[in-house]
Amino acid sequence: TIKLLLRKWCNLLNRPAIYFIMGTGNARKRDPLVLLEQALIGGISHFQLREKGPEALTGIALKRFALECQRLCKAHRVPFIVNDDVELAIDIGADGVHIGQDDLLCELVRYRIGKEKVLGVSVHSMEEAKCAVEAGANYLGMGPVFRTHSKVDAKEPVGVNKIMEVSRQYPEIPIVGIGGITPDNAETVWKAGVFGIAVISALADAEDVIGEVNRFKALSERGR
Ligand code: TZP
Ligand code: MG
Repeated sequence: TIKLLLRKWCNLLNRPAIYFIMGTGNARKRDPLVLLEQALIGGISHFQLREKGPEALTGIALKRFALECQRLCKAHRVPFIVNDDVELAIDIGADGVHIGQDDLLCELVRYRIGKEKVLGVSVHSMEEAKCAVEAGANYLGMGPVFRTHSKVDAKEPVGVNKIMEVSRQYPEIPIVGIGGITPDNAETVWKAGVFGIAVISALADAEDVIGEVNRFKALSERGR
């Protein structure tokens, strides 16, 4: 188990993180599983299933879809994280859970998923960051850095200053920037000292998903 754990953590902490987030509603140009597979072939480092919106899958259909995503991620050795749905994550043995401030308390989620699973938490301030770190978060999501159309209740864009503050305060905790990130503006985010960048639409809406992942990867080398 030590070896397995190490492998998992090496994966999780692999830099630079190109963290793809998607639900069926984000896949407007192609089948969601085709989209995910192309992103994996391109070389994303993390995947989060974030099933939201009026036509979101639920129940058994959601579970089936999640299992398909998990199978693809496993084949590419990419950590598979579930947004919000702690029970689903536990049920299918996902690698981790990502929660926001409106979801369950971090302590509770950490207790439910156990020590070995990854817990990611979205934070917007030093106070929230402190709280999440103390409750056992393994990484923080911060944003929206830029304007985004992919989250209905997104806050105003905050840029990268907060990210820099929090990463100075907590140098050990990986921070992932999110919100409106594209290959054209990613360099600014890398320069803030992030561990990774998380994107939905830049990949979901790309004509050439594999090429776009590679653009992000090339930029990450330059930006840091
Ligand atoms: N949280 C903050 S912004 C955002 C989430 C889930 C949406 C990011 O999507 P996009 O398309 O990369 O701006
Ligand atoms: Mg949430």
